[in-house]
Amino acid sequence: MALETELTELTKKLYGKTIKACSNAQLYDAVLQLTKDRMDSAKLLDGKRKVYYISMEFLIGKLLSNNLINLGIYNELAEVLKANGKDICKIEDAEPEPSLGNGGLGRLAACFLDSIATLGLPGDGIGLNYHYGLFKQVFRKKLQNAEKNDWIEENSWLRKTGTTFKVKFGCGTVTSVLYDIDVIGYENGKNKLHLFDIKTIDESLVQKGITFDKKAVDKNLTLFLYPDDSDVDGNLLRIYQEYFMVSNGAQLIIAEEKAKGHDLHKLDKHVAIQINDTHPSMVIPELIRILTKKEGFTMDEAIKVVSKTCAYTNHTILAEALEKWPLDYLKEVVPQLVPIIKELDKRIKAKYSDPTVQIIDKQKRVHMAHMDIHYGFSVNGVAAIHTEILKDTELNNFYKLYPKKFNNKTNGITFRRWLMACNPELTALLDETIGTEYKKDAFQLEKLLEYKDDKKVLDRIANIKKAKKVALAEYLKKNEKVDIDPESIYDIQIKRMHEYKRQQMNALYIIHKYLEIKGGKTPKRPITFIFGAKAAPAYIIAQDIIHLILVLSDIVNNDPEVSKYMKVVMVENYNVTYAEKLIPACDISEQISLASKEASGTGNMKFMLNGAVTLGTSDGANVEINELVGYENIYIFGEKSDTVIEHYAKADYVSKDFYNKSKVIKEAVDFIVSDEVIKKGNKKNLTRLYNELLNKDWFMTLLDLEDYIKVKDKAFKDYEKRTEWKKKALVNIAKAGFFSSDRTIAEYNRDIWKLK
Ligand code: 26V
Repeated sequence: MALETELTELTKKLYGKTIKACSNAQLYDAVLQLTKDRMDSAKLLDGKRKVYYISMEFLIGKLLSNNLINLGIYNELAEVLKANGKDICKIEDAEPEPSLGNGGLGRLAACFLDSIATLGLPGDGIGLNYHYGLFKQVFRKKLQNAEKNDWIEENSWLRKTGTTFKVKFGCGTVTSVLYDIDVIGYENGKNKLHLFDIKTIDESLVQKGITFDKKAVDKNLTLFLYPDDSDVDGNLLRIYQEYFMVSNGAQLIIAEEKAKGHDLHKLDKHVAIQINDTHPSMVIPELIRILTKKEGFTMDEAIKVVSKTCAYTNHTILAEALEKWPLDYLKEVVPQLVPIIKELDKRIKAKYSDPTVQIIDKQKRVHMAHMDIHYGFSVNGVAAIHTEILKDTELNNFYKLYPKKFNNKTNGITFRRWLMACNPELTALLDETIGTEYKKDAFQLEKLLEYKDDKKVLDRIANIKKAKKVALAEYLKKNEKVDIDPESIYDIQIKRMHEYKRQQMNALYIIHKYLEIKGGKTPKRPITFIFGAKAAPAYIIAQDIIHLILVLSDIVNNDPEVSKYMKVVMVENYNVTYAEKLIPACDISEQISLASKEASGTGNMKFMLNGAVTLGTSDGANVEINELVGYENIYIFGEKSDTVIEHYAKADYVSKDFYNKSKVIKEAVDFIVSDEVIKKGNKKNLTRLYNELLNKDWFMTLLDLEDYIKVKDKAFKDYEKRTEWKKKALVNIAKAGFFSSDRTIAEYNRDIWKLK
């Protein structure tokens, strides 16, 4: 049926109205229905072997435009709506955004599902259906407050499946309910994202903000993602969530295998399980438990087949983020897994005497990553440098045991969302110049290099950037009540708030620039510094950095002398929808983590694809971006990872030395606790941050600050050589093909999953 007729019939049936007479919210519901109907008739992908991607996070973002693009009906529907006086963008606005992830790890999982289906591979996601997801960020008195994000509406992408399982905990048994979200590939078939929920969930448990009774597990289990784990109850709840997810996942996988008539002894021939960071690691002992207790396997048989089925991805080298659960916690939450974990540990202890590779350490903590490495068949890092650091340093003792298990899979992003959906103007220009093949084969983007000296194309890229900057200015005016100048340079840092990502270094640069302007040294062109970030509620210093940025924003933007030359904006509740507006408008992409600490980064890839130039350290995927675009199209600064690793090993970094040595550093750091700042902010937060920088600075901000200032100033200066800058933008776009998640998934399939 023609799309217009279909939609007309739907609106008539649902509301007794024509398309024209419907509100945007009504049209959203109707289009949602229409899209789901279309996806119903799409082919379910299948094959000899299927991958299950288990993850605590799937940061899927709004789904409407992405699904319409993948179904190939976005433009047609936009036309139909336009002909009826409606704007598809307004209809997209009506969709609530789920926040089922923190950042990169969760967004990667969402990109991967898109690419798995796009490549026609059978592969489902397994996760949790958090009712309020990650918190909604609200600024009050220049501090972050957390509120619940109520995203589930009566009509949504979730489909009730009728599947339920029992999950047993130490304190009793709970019943799950399974919701599915269809994942449609780009011009291809579909897979599923399975999101498990708890039947007895009680939303009324949530008190002020995001506080709730952490002990009432049968009611709270799927309320929030990453509940505050700064206390014992929070930690226990996290283990409850993890086990709930993997037990349901394991039961689902086994049920599907049985339904297909497969022999569970050959599980590895039909199934690959990708463990996304250590959060789903308990799937290993849980599968072994089910196979031995319910399916008549011997322990040896179960361990053997599970070890050939499970593969582990490491997403961080930060020690505090590598899970080590006290055995006592596991005894309380999942007593039935403890004998199995002990057995797995016993076998390792019998084989290897090295204490650093044991699963259960002397303090009776269970190292989840160690279990994954011993009892999984593949271990991968997420960018070349990250995998090398794992092999050479962090996991070196494991690498020596199992060199063949280690492999690298540099992250990627789906071009459907991060180009076609968020930047249709650039997509149209690419279609016109290099054809449309790049949508299926991203390496074709390189054809754009032929236009490097074509003034018309360069100008068009620049004009698209300008239009996106104007659109962002309008959006920020409406949402943040701030005026920014589209003629200014947009310098953007958007990512979780964390000391290793060093938003504080960017803030120190802003202070430096402010002081320069106050001293009469004004920049050639105004600069707009934009931040977006949420801080974990229990992460005190991260909250303090947000506070500092909000205070700086107040000082700078309200100073008539300075605000002509610079503005500072920290957007509230940064999320996927915000990213889709910020990224296409960006000139300079801030990727300034302490070298060795950012496993990959994926924002860096999104910015590059949209023609921003990276200002970054030699860390994560920045290194590969640098190799692809060459030094003339990126701004690299700071110490390299080996130097940083050496500083940690020798414990010889003293931030105060850098402070005492450099006037510029001293001035910037001191400004944090100056009267001017304290007057506008909170003395306690600011002093704490100041002391942290001066006396600890664990992520070595001051180590790189001078070089950062130098290289950033150079980038701003170079921006004035307009033609050259436009070429930099073009080269970045042209070289972004490598970072398509289609490439990443093809590699996972080739080296790990071997599905087809
Ligand atoms: C988790 C936590 C949880 C407790 C508080 C501190 C903390 C710090 C870091 C993490 C990291 C969790 C893993 C993660 O999100 N890794 C990100 O994965 C992305 C996809 O591979 C990658 O691009 C990012 O570099 C990496 O940080």
